[in-house]
Amino acid sequence: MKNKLKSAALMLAMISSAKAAIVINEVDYLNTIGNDRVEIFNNGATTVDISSWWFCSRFSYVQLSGQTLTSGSLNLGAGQIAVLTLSIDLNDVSADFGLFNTNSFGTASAMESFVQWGTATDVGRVDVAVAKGIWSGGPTVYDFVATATGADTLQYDGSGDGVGNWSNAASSIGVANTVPEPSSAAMLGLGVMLILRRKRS
Ligand SMILES: [Ca+2]
Ligand SMILES: [Ca+2]
Repeated sequence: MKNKLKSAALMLAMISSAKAAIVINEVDYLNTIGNDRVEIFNNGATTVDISSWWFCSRFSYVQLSGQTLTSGSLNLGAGQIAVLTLSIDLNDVSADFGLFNTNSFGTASAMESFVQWGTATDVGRVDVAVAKGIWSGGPTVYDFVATATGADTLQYDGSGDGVGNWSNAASSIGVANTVPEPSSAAMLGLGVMLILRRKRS
């Protein structure tokens, strides 16, 4: 029982633990070059200047300040969203996509947020995301989200790290995502269940 209580406490701690402040929030990649869009969200409590930060996808690199700001500000306030239209084409079938605070793309500390779609293989920087502990898999097979279809975009559920926090859903570019948080909900349910069992015994 002690171990179960410890597990429940650990899970609850994980749910409430602080996550990366600046996250990739939505990726609208089913477009031709010059038309793919990315939503960045400040999940933290303070304004962060992300203008010198970088995107990396399939070993193509662009600095955020060099992209077209469609809405919001790159001096991104807490709780705010910025939308950028990219000069590079994000692959419509499979790619990695990372946000970095410097151009040290092979370094875990430089990576802020990451997602991969359409392939289980390492086509870019997924190994860095795994080293940072924000993505799972390796050394040859990695997590990925299924390729989006129709007008859907790839969207983050707002908390947590890893593939379980991403879904393909109808575009919400420029506004808050509404995709559910299955992972956190399941973990919270399990934690509560264990506490209730403890109380009964
Ligand atoms: Ca594309
Ligand atoms: Ca959105």
